[in-house]
Amino acid sequence: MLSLIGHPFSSYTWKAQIALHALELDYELAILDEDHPENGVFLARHGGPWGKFPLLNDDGTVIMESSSIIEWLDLHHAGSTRMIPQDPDEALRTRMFDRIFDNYVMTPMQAVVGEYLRGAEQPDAARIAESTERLRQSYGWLESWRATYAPPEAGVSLVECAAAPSLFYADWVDPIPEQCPLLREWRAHLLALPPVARCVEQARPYRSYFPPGAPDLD
Ligand SMILES: N[C@@H](CCC(=O)N[C@@H](CS)C(=O)NCC(=O)O)C(=O)O
Repeated sequence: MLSLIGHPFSSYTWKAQIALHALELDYELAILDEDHPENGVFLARHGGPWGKFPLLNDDGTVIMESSSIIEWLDLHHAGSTRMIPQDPDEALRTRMFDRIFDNYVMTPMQAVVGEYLRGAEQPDAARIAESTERLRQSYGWLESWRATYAPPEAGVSLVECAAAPSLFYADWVDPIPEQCPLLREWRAHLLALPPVARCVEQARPYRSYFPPGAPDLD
């Protein structure tokens, strides 16, 4: 039995869930909340000292880090659909874009959210401006990249797993500007893909928890 320890509103949990959905795997989402303290105990015991989620528990084998979880699923549970291409050069490029979305979209997006978590009344405006500037640099770069990117035939690869949640929440903290029409269009396309749409719907009841306040979008 596959069990994913995480939360339906968490961007990195989505990243792993999108792969689980795209690979059509049965799994249980072990939600981290006060109603399920055993899941927090599991995270504390198996997730290292960082307290980061998701974790995958595959019949007793625990995998940390969303990208590694997806690699594990691809190695041990993939059918005809693959999250990482088998050609080594293609695989390297797929992993490279996974890193780009995590490091240059997810990280500044989380930094903005983190400022609101740290000081809901008075978030640090300078730090927020620094992170939103990083996001804008990424948006500009990704707009040019998108013109050259050929999405996988199956619709979802590791790239889409990383891109969908990072662009979903990044647009909430700093809207993708009209000067990036390809990126805006791609974000909408990603959210409509069935493996992603399932995450969007499962997360909907939790929107009031979004620290900066969830916009009336999506
Ligand atoms: N590099 C990790 C990042 C995971 C991560 O930042 N998860 C967030 C939830 S989306 C988290 O654990 N937040 C809780 C915390 O930082 O204490 C991965 O890819 O799994």
